[in-house]
Amino acid sequence: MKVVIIIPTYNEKGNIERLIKILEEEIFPQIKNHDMNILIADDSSPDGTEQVVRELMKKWENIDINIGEKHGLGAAYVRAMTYAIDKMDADVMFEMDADLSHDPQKIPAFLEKIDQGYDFVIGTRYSQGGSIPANWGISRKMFSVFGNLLVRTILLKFSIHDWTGGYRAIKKEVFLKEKSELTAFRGYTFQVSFLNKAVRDGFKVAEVPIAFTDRTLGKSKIAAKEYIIDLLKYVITASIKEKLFGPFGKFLVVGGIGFIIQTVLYYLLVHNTNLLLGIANFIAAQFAIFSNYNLNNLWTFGERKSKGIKEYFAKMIGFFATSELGVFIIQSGIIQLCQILFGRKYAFEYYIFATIILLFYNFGAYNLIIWRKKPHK
Ligand SMILES: Nc1nc2c(ncn2[C@@H]2O[C@H](COP(=O)(O)OP(=O)(O)OP(=O)(O)O)[C@@H](O)[C@H]2O)c(=O)[nH]1
Ligand SMILES: [Mg+2]
Repeated sequence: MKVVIIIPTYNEKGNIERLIKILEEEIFPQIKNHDMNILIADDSSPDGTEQVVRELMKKWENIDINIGEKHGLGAAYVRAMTYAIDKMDADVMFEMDADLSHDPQKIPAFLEKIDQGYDFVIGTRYSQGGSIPANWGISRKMFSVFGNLLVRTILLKFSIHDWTGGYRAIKKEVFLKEKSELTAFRGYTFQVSFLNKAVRDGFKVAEVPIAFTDRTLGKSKIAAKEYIIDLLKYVITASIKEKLFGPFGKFLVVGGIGFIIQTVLYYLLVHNTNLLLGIANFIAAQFAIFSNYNLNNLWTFGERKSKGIKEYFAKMIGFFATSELGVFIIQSGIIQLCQILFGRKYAFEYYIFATIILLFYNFGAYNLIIWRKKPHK
């Protein structure tokens, strides 16, 4: 595959020279099964980064440079990734800092994950042996660790440990799919939003542990305060959007419609027949389950909709089977028990009480499944 290591630079004259030499002389010769290239994404650095790179381009032919105006890290990456795909024919693109904070020796480990079929490989400082610099002060360490924990918590995506890092290998398909949504994130928030969208769209994510080291040359470009505010804004709005308008929100609407159907039928049965309350509830529930199944099938999981009549019925049986357990044992069971204990008079109150208990049960079962989801390794 054609691999392009994209290195964004803003006043990184000294670092970029060192990094390019290490890549060309030590790393690329180790990699036999890929065509390795470098693309420098420079934002017209006033320190002469461009001239240094142009000088090195005379010695190595697999280096290119893409110059633009300074609009932030995300803007530089979107511009350079577009260039890497259109002009360099890249299949895989790396994100890598110029300041040698990202150990180039890890490149083969990233490529191994790509070869295994992963689409988005991230360097992680927070799991499986990754690390942040030991010499960082306690406040910087806390900031780094808790910042990531906060992102994971707000997004409710715990299987990925490092959201903010900038050492990654990404297949071109991922960028092409997400590009139109990424142009809004010009600064460092680009990293979190890109990964979040890739996860949303089901791309396969893998982590490679990295030991992040401090820059020794040049100045940090990160504006910490602005970054934190942008980042929080993004994760909170993204999370709310995903929860409300994503499958979970639809799930709630579908459940609400099912609840109305069941309530109306239960009411009619209780007032017009002499059925045991537990049985009346059980009958009413069947119609709600039928409605839930069909609405979920058509709408919530529309993309994965059952194909063909056979699959439709097979899935419906499975859906009924899982729903009956809660409906029959918990909901109808409680209602019937109440009738035995207190009589038929408060049929509606029993129903509401039993439904609340059922919701807790469903929520617990649902969460257990989510929490048990294995991280992508
Ligand atoms: N082209 C371009 N590159 C940028 C911009 N901002 C940062 N960079 C580059 O992005 C990489 C990461 O920036 P750093 O300043 O090292 O950020 P950091 O690693 O979070 O901060 P430090 O730990 O202080 O180094 C470096 O290679 C920078 O030169 C930008 O606006 N445009
Ligand atoms: Mg840095």
